[in-house]
Amino acid sequence: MTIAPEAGTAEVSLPTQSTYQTRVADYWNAEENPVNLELGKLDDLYHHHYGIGAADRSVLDEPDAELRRERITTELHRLEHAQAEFLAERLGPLSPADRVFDAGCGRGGGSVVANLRYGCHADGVTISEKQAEFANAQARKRGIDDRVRYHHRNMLDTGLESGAYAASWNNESTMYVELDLLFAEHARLLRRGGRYVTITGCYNDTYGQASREVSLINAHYICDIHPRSEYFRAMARNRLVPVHVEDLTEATIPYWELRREADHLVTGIEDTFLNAYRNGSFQYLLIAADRV
Ligand code: GPP
Ligand code: MG
Repeated sequence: MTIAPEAGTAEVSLPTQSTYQTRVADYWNAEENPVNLELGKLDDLYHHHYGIGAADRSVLDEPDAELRRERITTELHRLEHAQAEFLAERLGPLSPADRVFDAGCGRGGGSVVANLRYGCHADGVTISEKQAEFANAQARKRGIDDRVRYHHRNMLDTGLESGAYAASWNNESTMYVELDLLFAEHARLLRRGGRYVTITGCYNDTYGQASREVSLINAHYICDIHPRSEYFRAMARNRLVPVHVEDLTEATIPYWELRREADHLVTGIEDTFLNAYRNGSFQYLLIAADRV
């Protein structure tokens, strides 16, 4: 069977990293958004995800301009930290002897949160060499580098030990990969009865195809947001059985409403997120699943 036109083109061998993956790595190797670095600096917890919960909007009324910026930054960080704790809480119970896997770990905040909560060992994986170096430097600074390690690897093919992990997660990183390949890797790494958790933005397929806003978010981050239904299909195919699903859309809106007012931190994507959530085409979801 011929599956490609006979154009006389030479056959090329498959690269170890696709063009898409290289573009994603380039983005994160170059990324220095104040909304991530200024928030992270506050307590050396560098998150690459959004926030949840009621926002204290009184920070906007602060008359002193410098203090106003500081108070907004601190409030946004509090909301992002609340999101990280919300996810970490659903990984447990875990003991210090347990190992956890952080897929798409960014600058490492999530693994530190899990280690602080449970004392567990953590392996984080990111396709960005810069992020892995940054995160390892943070772990050394905290003196937890014997237990928390970050690797410059592909989350679909980590090379980590099969069945060695009690829990694993993706915090807003599933939109960079094919879900079947991702969940196959989580199922391989998790022991039977292990817990998988994701917090993700997905498009609402009750609404139909991805909306313009979803497409704009994809273009902004170079990602490919999946439909909600695909999560459950791909989990079912890969021994992951949902135990808890929570729609966090309402809970994340105050974060975006505050972030859009933060002139010193905005990246330009804020109104698109608010429109996507409000028009119903996009949802912010937590899914927790057991590895059977
Ligand atoms: C936030 O990272 C998350 C992503 C880039 C993945 C896309 C997430 C969706 C829910 C669609 P970040 O904290 O680095 O982003 P920002 O720089 O905008 O704060
Ligand atoms: Mg951010």
